[in-house]
Amino acid sequence: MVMRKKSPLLVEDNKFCPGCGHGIINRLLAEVLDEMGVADNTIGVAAVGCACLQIDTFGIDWIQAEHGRAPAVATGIKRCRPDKVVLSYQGDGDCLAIGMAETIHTAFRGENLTMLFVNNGVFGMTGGQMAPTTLPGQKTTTSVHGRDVTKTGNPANILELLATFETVKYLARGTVTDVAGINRTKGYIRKAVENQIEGRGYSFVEILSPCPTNWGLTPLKSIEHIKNNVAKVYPPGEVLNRTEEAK
Ligand SMILES: Cc1ncc(C[n+]2csc(CCOP(=O)(O)OP(=O)(O)O)c2C)c(N)n1
Ligand code: SF4
Repeated sequence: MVMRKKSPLLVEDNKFCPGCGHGIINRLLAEVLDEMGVADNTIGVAAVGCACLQIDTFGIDWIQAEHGRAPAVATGIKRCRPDKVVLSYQGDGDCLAIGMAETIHTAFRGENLTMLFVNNGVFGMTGGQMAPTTLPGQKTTTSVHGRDVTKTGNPANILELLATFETVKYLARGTVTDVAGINRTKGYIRKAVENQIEGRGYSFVEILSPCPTNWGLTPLKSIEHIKNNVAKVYPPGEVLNRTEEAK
C-alpha cells in the first residue's frame, strides 16, 4: 500500500473523533490549497461546532464566525480584500438551521466566494440533535422516536434551492465514503476555489460526512449508512456548473 504524505498545512493531528468525515475533508482542502499554491493567501471562516475544530491544526489564517454567520463574515472579508481566497466551512446545523438566512442571502447576492458545507445530518458538537438534514425516521437526541416529517418537514436540500438562483455559479455534492468519491470531492473543492480565483462567482460544495459518535455506529457502519441511506436522499454529483457563461 502506498501512503500519501500529509499536507504540510496540517500542522498538528486533528481533534475529530475516529471515523469523523471532517478529518478527510480537512485533508482534501489542505491538499487543494497546497497544490494550487494559494494557502498563504487564503482566509478560512470557521463556523461553530466540530466544523471549527481545525482552526489550531490547519495552517491557514482562520477567523471564527458566530453561529450561522460565516457567509456574512466571509462576504465582509472578501469585499474588503478581493485579492484573498476566502472560504467558509460550516456544518448543517450552522449552515441550514441558525444560518439559513446568511446562506440564502449570500447566494442571492452572488458573492465571489467558496462555501463548504459538511452535512452529517445532526448538530454534532452539542450532542447529536436533529438538524434540517436529519433523515426521515432518523433517531437523534431531539427526535428519540425518529424524525417525524409530518411535524418537522422533509430534509432540506439546499442544492436544489440554490440551483434556482441565477447568481449561483457552481454547486456540487461530494462524499467521503470511498476512494473514488473522495477524489471526486477533491475535484469539486478545487473547482470551487478556482472559480473564486477566476472571479466566476458563488460556488457551494456540500459534502456528506459521517458522525459515528452521534449516530451510534462504528466508522465502517457509518460509511455504509451514507451509501445505503443518506446518498439516496442527497444524491452526490455536480448539480450545477454555470462557470462557462461566467467567464
Ligand atoms: C448562538 C449560538 N447558539 C448555540 C450554540 C451552541 N452550539 C455550538 S456547536 C453547535 C452545533 C453545531 O452543529 P453543526 O453546525 O451541525 O456542526 P457539527 O458540530 O455537526 O460539525 C451548537 C448548537 C452556539 N455556539 N452559539
Ligand atoms: S461529534 Fe461527530 S462531527 Fe464531531 S468530531 Fe465527533 S464524529 Fe465528528
